Amino acid sequence: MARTTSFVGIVVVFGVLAFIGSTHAQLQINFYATSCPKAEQIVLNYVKEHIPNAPSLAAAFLRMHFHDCFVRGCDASVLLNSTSGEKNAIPNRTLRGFAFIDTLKSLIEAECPGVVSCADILSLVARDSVSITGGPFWQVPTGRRDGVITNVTEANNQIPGPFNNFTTLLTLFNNKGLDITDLVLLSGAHTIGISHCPAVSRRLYNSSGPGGIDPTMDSEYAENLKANKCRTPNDNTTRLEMDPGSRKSFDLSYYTLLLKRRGLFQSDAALTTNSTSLALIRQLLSSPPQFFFDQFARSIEKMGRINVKTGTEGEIRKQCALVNS
Ligand code: HEM
Ligand SMILES: *[C@@H]1O[C@H](CO)[C@@H](O)[C@H](O)[C@H]1NC(C)=O
Ligand SMILES: *[C@@H]1O[C@H](CO)[C@@H](O)[C@H](O)[C@H]1NC(C)=O
Ligand SMILES: *[C@@H]1O[C@H](CO)[C@@H](O)[C@H](O)[C@H]1NC(C)=O
Ligand SMILES: *[C@@H]1O[C@H](CO)[C@@H](O)[C@H](O)[C@H]1NC(C)=O
Ligand SMILES: *[C@@H]1O[C@H](CO)[C@@H](O)[C@H](O)[C@H]1NC(C)=O
Ligand SMILES: *[C@@H]1O[C@H](CO)[C@@H](O)[C@H](O)[C@H]1NC(C)=O
Ligand SMILES: CC(=O)N[C@H]1CO[C@H](CO)[C@@H](O)[C@@H]1O
Repeated sequence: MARTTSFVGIVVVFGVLAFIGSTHAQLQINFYATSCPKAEQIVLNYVKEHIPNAPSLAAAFLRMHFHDCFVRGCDASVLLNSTSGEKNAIPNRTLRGFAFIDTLKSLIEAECPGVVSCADILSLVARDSVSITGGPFWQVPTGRRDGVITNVTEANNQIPGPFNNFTTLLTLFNNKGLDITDLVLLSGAHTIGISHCPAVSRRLYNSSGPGGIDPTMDSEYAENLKANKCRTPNDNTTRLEMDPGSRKSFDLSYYTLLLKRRGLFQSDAALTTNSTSLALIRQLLSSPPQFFFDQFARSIEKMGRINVKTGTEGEIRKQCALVNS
C-alpha cells in the first residue's frame, strides 16, 4: 500500500515536472527577483493606494486580464493603441482602467527601465486588485514578454460573447487549452463588476417568451430589469450588476443566482444547460467558499499561462499603449 502510494507520488511529481518543462519553462515565481526586485511591490503598493478609492476597477482589471490572455496569449496586446487593435473590438468597448496601467508602467520604468513587461504588470494587477478587495489570491509566475501585434478581428472571434450558448463557450475555452471546469470557475468572475444593457436587452425584449422575455430567465427578474434598468430595447448606457447587491464581493452568490435562473447573460444561463457543468455549480454551492477560491485560483493561474511569450520572443514595451519603435 505504502509502496503504491509513493510510486503514484513519484509518477505525479515527474508528470508535473514534465508538464512545466515542456510548456512554460521560463515563467517563474519572482522572475524579476534580481533584475527588478521592487517590481511586484510597486504593483501591490499602487493597487493598494488606488483601488480602495475605486473598488470597481478591480473587476475591470480581472476582465482585462481575461481579454488579454484570450487573444494571442497573455502578451498585453489588449493594451496597445491602434485603430485596428483589440481595444476596438466589440467586447472591448467597456474595458476600463487603461490609464491606471500606463501610469503604473511608468513608475516601474523609472525604477528599472526596459525590464518588466506590460503583460506581467497586467497579470499582477489583476491578481492584487482582486485579492485586496477580499477575493482569492493566486500565484502569478512572471517572465511574460509583450506582443507586437493586436488584431481587432481576432478579438471579436476569440473572446466569448454574452449571447454564446454552452457549446460555443466551451469551444472558445477549449481553443485556449481551458476545459469545462475552467469555464465554470472563471465565469464566477461575474460575481464582481458591472455590465451594460446591450449585453442583456435581447433577453428582455426580443426573445420567444411573453413580453419578449427569454423563457430561460426568471420572468420576475426580467420584468424588474425592464422596469428599473434597461427601460428601452436600445438603452446602451445604463450599467447593471451581474450579481445584484453583491457586486463588490467575490463570493458564491453568482452561482446561487444561476440556479434561480437569474444569470444575467445567456452565456451565464448556458452554464446550467449542460449536466456536467450544472453538477459542478452544485458542488461549488455545497462546498465552503474556500473551495471556490482555490478552484478559481487554479483556473486563473492556468489562464495566465495561455500562449505566453518568454525568453527572446516579443519585447519589453517602454509604454504599454505602444509597440517599441
Ligand atoms: C465565459 C464567457 C464570458 C462572457 C461571455 C463574458 C461576458 C461579459 C460581458 C458581456 C460583460 C459586461 C460588459 C459590459 O457590458 O460592460 C462582462 C463583464 C465582466 N467579465 Fe465577463 N465574460 C466571460 C468570462 C469572463 C471571465 C473568464 C472573466 C475573468 C476571469 C470575466 C470577468 C468579467 C468581469 C470582472 C466583468 C465586469 C467588468 C467591469 O466591471 O468593468 N468574464 N463579461
Ligand atoms: C492611447 O490612447 C488613449 C485613449 O485614446 C490615450 O489617452 C493615450 O494617451 C494613448 N497613449 C499613447 C501612448 O499614445
Ligand atoms: C487579423 O486577423 C484576421 C483573422 O485571423 C486576419 O484575417 C487578418 O489578416 C488579420 N489582420 C491583420 C492586419 O493582420
Ligand atoms: C450554439 O451556437 C452555435 C453558433 O451560433 C450554433 O451553430 C449551434 O447550433 C448552437 N448549439 C446549440 C446546442 O444550440
Ligand atoms: C429582434 O431581433 C431580430 C433578429 O436579431 C431583429 O431583426 C429584430 O429587429 C429585433 N426586434 C426588436 C424589436 O428589437
Ligand atoms: C447609443 O444609443 C444612442 C442613442 O440611441 C446612439 O446615439 C449611440 O450611437 C449609441 N451608441 C452606441 C455605441 O451604439
Ligand atoms: C456536457 O459537456 C461535456 C463537455 O463538452 C460533454 O461531454 C457532455 O456530453 C455534455 N453533456 C450534456 C448532457 O450535454
Ligand atoms: C477603451 C477603448 O479603447 N475602447 C474602444 C473600443 O472600440 C470602440 C470602437 O469600436 C472605440 O470607440 C473605443 O474607444
